[in-house]
Amino acid sequence: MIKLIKGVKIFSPDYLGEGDILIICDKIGAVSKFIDIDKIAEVELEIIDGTNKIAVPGFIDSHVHISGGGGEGGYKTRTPEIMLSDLIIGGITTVVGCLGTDGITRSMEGLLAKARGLEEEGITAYIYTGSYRVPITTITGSVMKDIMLIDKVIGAGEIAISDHRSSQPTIDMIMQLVADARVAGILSGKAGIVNFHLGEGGRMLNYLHEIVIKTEIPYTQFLPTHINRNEQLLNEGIKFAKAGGFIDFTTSSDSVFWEKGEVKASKALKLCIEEGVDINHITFTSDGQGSLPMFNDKKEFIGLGIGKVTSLYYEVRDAIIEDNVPFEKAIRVITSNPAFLLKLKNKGRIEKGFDADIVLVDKETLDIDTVIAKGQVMMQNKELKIRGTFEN
Ligand code: FWO
Ligand code: ZN
Repeated sequence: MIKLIKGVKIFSPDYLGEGDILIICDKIGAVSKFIDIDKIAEVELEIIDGTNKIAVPGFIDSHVHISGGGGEGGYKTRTPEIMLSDLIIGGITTVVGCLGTDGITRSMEGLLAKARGLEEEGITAYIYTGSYRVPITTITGSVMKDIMLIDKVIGAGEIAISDHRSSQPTIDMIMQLVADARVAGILSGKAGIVNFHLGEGGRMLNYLHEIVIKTEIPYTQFLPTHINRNEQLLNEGIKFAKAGGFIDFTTSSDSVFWEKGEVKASKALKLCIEEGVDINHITFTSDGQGSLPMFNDKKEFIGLGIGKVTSLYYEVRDAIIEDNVPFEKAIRVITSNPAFLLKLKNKGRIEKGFDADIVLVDKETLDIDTVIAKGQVMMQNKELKIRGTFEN
């Protein structure tokens, strides 16, 4: 019922110094230099020792194929759905689920059911309506109704552009989708964001710039992802962010992609800071359970890997340790930045009244040690306390 984290260094993500965090049910009740409540008798109080630990807001991964993805190499390459423990081990307390290339055997109804399942298992889950393709696949038959009437739907995505696997939508089709998502967001108090999947095509972010130029729609209506896919796209992303846009880097990867020209997310973050990009306009997402397919120059499939949600924090930690990005800057890309852009109420900060989503990392190693989601201890001293329905 009531938990008190004592003597912990607090990044809200701004550095608040060392102090105590009071958790009452699923909310943060107080954040202060010193909180002493053991005078209240009959209260079931759990003390969590914050010595040598750093407290940060629970991580937000806003691009995860929670009900599975993939398929670009045929049926045997359809990837499995996410398990709760992978998210907890990765410090992720809020997730936004999406569909990808395959919007036929993966349904929006299945995505919504998986998000509800994760919520029942203990974390917070939202979804994007749609998949790669335009016209998009919805639950109610309309983007606006999905966003306005289904609580877990916060926007549309991942919509593929500049990719040989997209539905090759016209700019007008994209404009209409963005307009619908925007108005539905306004009418429902949600972000109504459109998460765009950027492929390796030459058109890059042109469509999005054109929409801002031709219409009254602002840059903040989009969240283009995979911007670190190659240097050229990253440079375009830097211009896009300087024009007021938000850009998202994918953290799942491996050396094969880095050899092919992908920019490691931690390095992309460092580069953006050096180029004067406002760090508040950058987010990281893992593309967890999404496929990481490889195609040759003739666009023939040559193999694929699978995204890992645990890469989300690993890349933030690499940015801090390897690329000397200040801790309180780097941590924003998976906490307050996505919470702000996606209008996730009470998420992304350690602040009174916010949801009690808190991660404790070890001060020396920066390893994830404890994960608290909606006030429930999911992992403590690196030991899972709560597992998914079918995980033993
Ligand atoms: C990226 C998800 C890609 C799925 O380009 O978009 O394919 O449907 O599961 N993954 N297509 C991965 C690169 C950024 C490395 C997806 C995937
Ligand atoms: Zn994608």
